[in-house]
Amino acid sequence: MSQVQPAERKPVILSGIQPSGELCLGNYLGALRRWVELQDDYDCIFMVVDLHAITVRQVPAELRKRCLSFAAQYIACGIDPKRSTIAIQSHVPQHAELTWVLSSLTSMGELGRMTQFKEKSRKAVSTDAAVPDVPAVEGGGASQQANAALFMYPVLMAADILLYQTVGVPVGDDQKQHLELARDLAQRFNHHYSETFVVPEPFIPQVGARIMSLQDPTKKMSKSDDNANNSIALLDPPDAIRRKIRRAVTDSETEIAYHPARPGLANLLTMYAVLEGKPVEQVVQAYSGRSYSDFKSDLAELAISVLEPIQQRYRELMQDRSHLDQVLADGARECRRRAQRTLSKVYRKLGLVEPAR
Ligand code: ATP
Ligand code: LTN
Repeated sequence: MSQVQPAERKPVILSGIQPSGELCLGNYLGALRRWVELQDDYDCIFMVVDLHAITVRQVPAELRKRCLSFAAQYIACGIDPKRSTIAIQSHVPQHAELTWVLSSLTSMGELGRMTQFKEKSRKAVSTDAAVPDVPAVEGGGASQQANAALFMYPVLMAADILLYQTVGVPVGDDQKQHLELARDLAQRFNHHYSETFVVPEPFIPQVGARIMSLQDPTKKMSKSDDNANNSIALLDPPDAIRRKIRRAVTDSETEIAYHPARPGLANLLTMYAVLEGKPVEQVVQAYSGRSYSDFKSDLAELAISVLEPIQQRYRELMQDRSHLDQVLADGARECRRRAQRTLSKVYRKLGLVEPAR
């Protein structure tokens, strides 16, 4: 008899966010908002990828709190635990196990070419991605001090995705290269050992896939930015949102228009358009002839109107710890069961001896 549960017949979507820093509007517009929309048509798994977060040194007590807070923010944003599976990555040991297997099919060259690795390892010493208590290698650059997990990061991400026969991965633009590796690894394994993994597709939004920093619009908005003025946290109070948007860097022009050469304004227009669910052109038209300061204050009120109900639900969820624990325990159990099916198949195909029952 088939073991397949009805919910699993829908195509699988999986995505995750690392619990580092504070979830920001970039994460919401580029990823979380899409996750909410996909829940009806797909069998969705959303993870708090804590094993990815330790590629940068974390304060243990804060990491612990943040994992729960992120799961609560997923739900507050509209992820429904009755329709979607929410889990913490480290609760599902198969992720680390498949990573090891996939690393044997990944070349050092492929990992060394990853943009995120190049950027994060270059800044390893200043961003806590260096290994503590290990002296610098003489003649080696800063990247030599980066921890090896930072290098392996994309392989763990591929394992997250491939364990569940995922067809679509809703992420922002910055994850394209990592997803390409997940696809290559799926194809490589299938080719060498026989058809095992679904080859996943990136689901990247057409607008909002790359929200930029408020103070430096040439760089992406990021939740673990040292300067809090660069990003809007989902949990920022209204006054902070107003202040950050008022101070956002624009340009010395006066007319509101969308132009890549004016990246600060283009970014704010994009944020407005995605928050309001309208095309950018319509927003530009609505503000034609009006001042930057009018536009900025309307954008701030719009962001507040979207974030306030999320913050309210978040506060309620954080007061019911046992409900949150239950959601995560159910999610982990479901993920372990499904992940083990794939992992057992992989071990068998590799030629590893099955344990006697
Ligand atoms: P960190 O700064 O801690 O490395 P981050 O803000 O880049 O984190 P991630 O955990 O790397 O966030 O990404 C979570 C999800 O949010 C991914 O799908 C990523 O593509 C998306 N995302 C992150 N930043 C942006 C952004 N500025 N615009 C659109 N999507 C984004
Ligand atoms: N690397 C991703 C986070 C991530 C992820 C995943 C995204 C880890 N595992 C699986 C989608 C699917 C990032 O956004 N930094």
